[in-house]
Amino acid sequence: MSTKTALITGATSGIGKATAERFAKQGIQLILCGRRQERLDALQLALGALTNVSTLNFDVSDRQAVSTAIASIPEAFARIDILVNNAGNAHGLDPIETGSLDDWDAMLDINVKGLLYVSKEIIPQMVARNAGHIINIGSTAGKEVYPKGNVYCASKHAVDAINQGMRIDLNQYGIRVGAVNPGLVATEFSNVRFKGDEERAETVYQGFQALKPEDIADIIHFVVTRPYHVNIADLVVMPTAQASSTIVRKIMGS
Ligand code: NDP
Ligand code: 8X3
Repeated sequence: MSTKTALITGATSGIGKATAERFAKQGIQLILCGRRQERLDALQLALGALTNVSTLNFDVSDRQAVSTAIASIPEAFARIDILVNNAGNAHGLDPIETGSLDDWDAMLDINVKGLLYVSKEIIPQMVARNAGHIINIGSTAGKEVYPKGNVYCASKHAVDAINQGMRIDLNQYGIRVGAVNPGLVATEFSNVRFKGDEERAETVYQGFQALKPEDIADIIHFVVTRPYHVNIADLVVMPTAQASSTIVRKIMGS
């Protein structure tokens, strides 16, 4: 079997990083993307012992930067079999009446438009080959709306719609498209949401066993290793302690 190549956005942290590590163990060739160069370098060094690794430093919300970065992919990595659209974050947790326009711009520009910009660059080669697999990382926030989640939830509802739209439009080319929608995963997500307030970020995952990024990486690996006729179209995964965005069984002091 020939080696597959995966491009993972948001590979410098959390779910994307764990997915990169998981794929590397299986010998999948990697194009790892993010904005923090030192983390990309460290990953290339660590995972380079297991598989071929190329890195790209760009902001997914910068249309020109996306196009320039994808055009610079070395020939040996140019055929992309798997695209993991993972880069994204929540910015802020405020009621709609006091929310920040900068936070709203960031979430819509990164989580929605960034995902589209990257996909727009990769889809043509998949169409030309009648092959490929796109995994969109959505969220339970794309399935329901929670208090103060407003625009982040809107961005993930958009990912849900884009996932469905991609699957419909790319069906004629035999391209697999599916979403993995996690609930609470302990990553740097809340540090970003709360703008570096680590104490506040930590409280999000206290009193229960949150998902680990490796749990999601396991699932993404399962998704990409199904036989070709099997497409995991839309998967929701929560910690056992979580029943919905607002119902989490917390045992404080644990
Ligand atoms: P992390 O903050 O740990 O990772 C986010 C990743 O996205 C980083 O690698 C970051 O890299 C990258 N990123 C953020 N903004 C940009 C940008 N403008 N351009 C390029 N890359 C960017 O969070 P998670 O791993 O938790 O989040 C990954 C995905 O999972 C997101 O789409 C998130 O919405 C989703 N998700 C997370 C859940 C959770 O509870 N943690 C639950 C459900 C979904 P860098 O800063 O180097 O650019
Ligand atoms: C991340 C999960 O509940 O913090 O998408 O929005 S949540």
